[in-house]
Amino acid sequence: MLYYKKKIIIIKHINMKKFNFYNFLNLLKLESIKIEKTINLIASENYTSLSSIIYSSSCYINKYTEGYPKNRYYSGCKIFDIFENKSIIESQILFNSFFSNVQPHSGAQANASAMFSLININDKILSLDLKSGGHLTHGFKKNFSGKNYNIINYCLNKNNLLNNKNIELIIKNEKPNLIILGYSSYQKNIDWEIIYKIAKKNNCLILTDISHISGFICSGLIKNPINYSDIVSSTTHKTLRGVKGGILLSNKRKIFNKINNSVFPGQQGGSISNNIVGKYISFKESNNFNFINYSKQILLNAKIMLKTFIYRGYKSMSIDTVNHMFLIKIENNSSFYIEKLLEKNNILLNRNFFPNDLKSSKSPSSIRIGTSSITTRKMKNKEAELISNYICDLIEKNKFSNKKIKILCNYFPIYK
Ligand code: DSN
Repeated sequence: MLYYKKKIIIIKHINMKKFNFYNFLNLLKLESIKIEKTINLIASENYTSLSSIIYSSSCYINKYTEGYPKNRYYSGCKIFDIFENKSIIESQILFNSFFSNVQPHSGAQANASAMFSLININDKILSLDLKSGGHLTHGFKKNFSGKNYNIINYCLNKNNLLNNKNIELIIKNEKPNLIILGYSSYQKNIDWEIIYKIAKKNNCLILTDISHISGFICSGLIKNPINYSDIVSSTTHKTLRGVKGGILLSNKRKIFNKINNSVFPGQQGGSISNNIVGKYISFKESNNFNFINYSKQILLNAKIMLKTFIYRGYKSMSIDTVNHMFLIKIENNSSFYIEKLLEKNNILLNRNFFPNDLKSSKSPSSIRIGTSSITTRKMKNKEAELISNYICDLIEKNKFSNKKIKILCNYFPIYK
């Protein structure tokens, strides 16, 4: 029945009159070939590790595991309890936290649950505005966060940096109940400790969303905010190479139960059991020297790519980046057009707001580039420089042979 429904959706989507199982397999094959021949620079994506894929495609795909280990609302969860406990412990080791909830279906669900456990509906949240690198779930007016809470924003200064003095002033004057840190397109480090001190002096709680930088935090390349936050939220599939999903972490004993109750039964019913097993594998895989070296190369690739763009005359929000991503300003063209042009030439990325952007979300002022996926393909310094030059050539000359991209992709298969 489920399959039948999916078939209908796909038929509508691709406008095919006749459709059968073999067409569906062909579509998947086409997509896999396309992915293999494409350079992926989307900063929120990565290629999930093969073992996480295998473990998350297990028999648990069928299993409802509502509740928590030893306290389930369905029978047959005894063995699964071992997996969920292992996943919890492994994430606690990885992020140095006392408490972890591995059930959130996604980063958005994790953030919703975090807010649900820390504050009340209509309470005041202070967050970075979307145009400066904030996230939809940090207070966008059409999102649950913007609809349920009273949102006020802080912005970046004219040098595109966080201004801690300004944040302090807003906190003192506006007395928000919660401040959200952690962003979707910020190239600099955040001083967790200073903001924590300011917030605590003013009875303001802190939610830190490390979705983009979690891999760098568990590799020790970016300072861990766990001791400077009430709750830390993250996705598991960006700089970590896990399956799609979310987690919540905290070192505050008093809010453990609130977090658990907010995830289940507050925001979710049954968790995606198979993904909890997949998360366990990726936490385990992220806890070793190979992963630290991998994170270092992601960073190096981002620095080299950005340096190449700057050498070619492009502007970014700063001349360096401390993580996997950076923005490139598109000045004499539309970012929407550039995104589509690159896609036609087998390069994926997304158009993005530049700090204090005056343009609309349909064609904002920059493109965002991330280096996790190319690094997973084992591309290094030379390839990072090449790709930046290809993109500059394409933007400037408007034509390009995507054969070069295909050759590069052939040398660096995604899963060897
Ligand atoms: N919108 C994506 C990002 O932050 O990049 C994922 O939520």
